[in-house]
Amino acid sequence: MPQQPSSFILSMTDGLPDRFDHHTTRYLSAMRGQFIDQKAYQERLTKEDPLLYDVFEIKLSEMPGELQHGVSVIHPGKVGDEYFMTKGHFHLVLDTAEVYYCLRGDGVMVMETPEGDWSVEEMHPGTVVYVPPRWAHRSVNVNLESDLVLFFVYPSNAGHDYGSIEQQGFRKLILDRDGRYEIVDNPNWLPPDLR
Ligand code: S6P
Ligand code: ZN
Repeated sequence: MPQQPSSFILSMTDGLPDRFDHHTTRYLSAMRGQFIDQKAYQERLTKEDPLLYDVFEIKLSEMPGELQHGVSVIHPGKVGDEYFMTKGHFHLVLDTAEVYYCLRGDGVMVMETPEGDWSVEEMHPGTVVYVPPRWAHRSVNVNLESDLVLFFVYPSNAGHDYGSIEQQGFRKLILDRDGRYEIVDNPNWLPPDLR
């Protein structure tokens, strides 16, 4: 059934929506294999299982033409030198794009095509990032003191392909070097001819 017109409010203080239908939580334990420092990952997990990010969504039908939208909140922290981040994904319908609007905090959007082209866009409050069709995307919180809060919009029928980027890895890692972020080659990245 097509959606009825609707609205909600994003708080001007914390960026959080005043209503949502879906709340997804991703804990460290759900991120096995995502962080480069496996030892640091294991050590942390034996002590605690922190919440890395929340996703608040307004539930819509997946009919082509509808636009799924909501807010993701990536909490501050690191595993080894690597900042807390989302899993990252391609859209299952590869030819679908996404728009992000940064409401709070400081971060980067790490993007990559199936051919291995890559891009890293900085995000601060007010930044709009366009993720074109075919680009995998991952949000990284590079501010260790604050949540990274992002509003997003994408076609409702896009779907999520987590498997491909999990298998090949993102080409670039975002690491903390003396309090600043650095874009570093991922030594485990599989180039297209080796997949
Ligand atoms: C969906 C959109 C976001 C992410 C969210 C969490 O297309 O990109 O809602 O789902 O930022 O990231 P991930 O990679 O765990 O889905
Ligand atoms: Zn997406």
